[in-house]
Amino acid sequence: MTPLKTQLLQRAEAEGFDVVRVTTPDAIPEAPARLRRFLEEGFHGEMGWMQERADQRGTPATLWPEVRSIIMLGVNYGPDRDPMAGLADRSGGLISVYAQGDDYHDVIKKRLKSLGRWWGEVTGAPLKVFIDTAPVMEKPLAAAAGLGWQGKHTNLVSRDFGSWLFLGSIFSATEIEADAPERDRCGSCRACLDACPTAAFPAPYRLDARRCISYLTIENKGPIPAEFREAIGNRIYGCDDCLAACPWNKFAVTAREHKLKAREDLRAPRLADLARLDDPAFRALFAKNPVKRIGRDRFIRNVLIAIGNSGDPGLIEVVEGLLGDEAALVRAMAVWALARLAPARLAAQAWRRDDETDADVKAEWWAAGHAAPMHQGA
Ligand code: B12
Ligand code: SF4
Ligand code: SF4
Repeated sequence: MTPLKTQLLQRAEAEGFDVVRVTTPDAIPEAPARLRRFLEEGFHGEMGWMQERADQRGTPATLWPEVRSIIMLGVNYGPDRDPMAGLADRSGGLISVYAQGDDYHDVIKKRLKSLGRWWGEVTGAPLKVFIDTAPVMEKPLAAAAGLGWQGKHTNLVSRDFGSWLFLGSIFSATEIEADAPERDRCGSCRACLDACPTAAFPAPYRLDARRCISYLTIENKGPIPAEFREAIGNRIYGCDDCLAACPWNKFAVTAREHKLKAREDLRAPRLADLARLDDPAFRALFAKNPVKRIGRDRFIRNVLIAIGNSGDPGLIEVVEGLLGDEAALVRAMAVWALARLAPARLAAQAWRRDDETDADVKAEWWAAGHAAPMHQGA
């Protein structure tokens, strides 16, 4: 290994990265066609930003022509307990592992910038740092660099850390000796595909994001389509089922960065408490946490889905309180949740449907069997 690369690896480790390897900008020749197919099939749903810079996303040199090497970095966020255990606690909400601590974007971006500053001084050449939100295909690049391989659930699996690596990259104008890719070690296993509650994989290695609970609870802005509501269970932000199912997690270790570890109050938050959050209380609870990104209304939408699936009569009152919420999205999901929990109590509130102006909320009243024409004068 060249002395420059040895220095890079040592520095990256000192900055808190758990794994670092290097690839070249031309190392993912299949990616543009695969991305195009994903987009053509509409698998991205409402994530229009994936389409906007698809050329740059698929081809690193189009994003930045000066790039000569891509340094791929991983940070372990391995959980300290079974991420699926919370699914049985129906009066509590389950937040996916990646969102139970501080926002990884903030934590890792700081490290990437610090490493990038140092690398710029050492090489005297330009560079760019990226994490998640840039038009960079981090998973195929990480696989090409040998951090792991893309499993059948499409995420990167690591022999050392299982499913639990966040990815980031530094595009460098300096040529660095590249590493060998990792080979696919899925074999005949299909545990992740079978674990998916919403059948989001039309085939191994291919994900229809529109069916994925992570997409439905985070990216999707409107009411959650009825066909997925029951399968969502009590997952109120993201989903870990396919990741947790992977047998390679037997090698996983707990995250060493305390900021990425679960906050005690976010391990199993009570649905009753979450449903009562107003905007300031929502912002206060999720300050520094990824959940803040979706805002109070979308979050309460998710909480109401979990409440509708809870079977807990203790939650009826809080849902009734949300039938008159200012946000139409919240009112719509409150109608659904109450129809599931206590249909007679919803019937007693049926006068509300006559004042309702929002089409989505009206549709929920209709679906719950309280269509205005049927009940007029009742
Ligand atoms: C958009 C996005 C999503 C979308 C779509 C996910 C997806 N699979 O595309 C949604 C919202 C659903 C999502 C969910 C999650 N995400 Co996300 N997401 C992204 C983002 C921003 C872009 C991904 C992308 O480019 N997708 C487009 C598709 C076409 O690319 P692809 O998934 O690589 O698809 C490949 C395969 O389909 C493959 N392929 C196709 N056909 C075939 C055939 C064969 C034979 C083979 C071998 C391969 C193959 O080739 C494609 C190109 O490489 C990345 C960050 C980034 N900038 O890369 C994070 C990222 C992928 N997400 C991440 C995480 C953690 C998650 C969640 C686990 C969060 C959660 N707990 O809820 C879930 C996992 C769901 C899942 N099973 O994928 C991490 C993954 C880390 C890792 N170890 O892989 C990333 C890298 C963010 C980060 N910086 O760490 N995410
Ligand atoms: S994150 Fe959940 S819903 Fe999405 S593909 Fe994986 S198991 Fe399915
Ligand atoms: S669960 Fe099995 S098929 Fe899925 S990524 Fe892990 S090894 Fe591959």
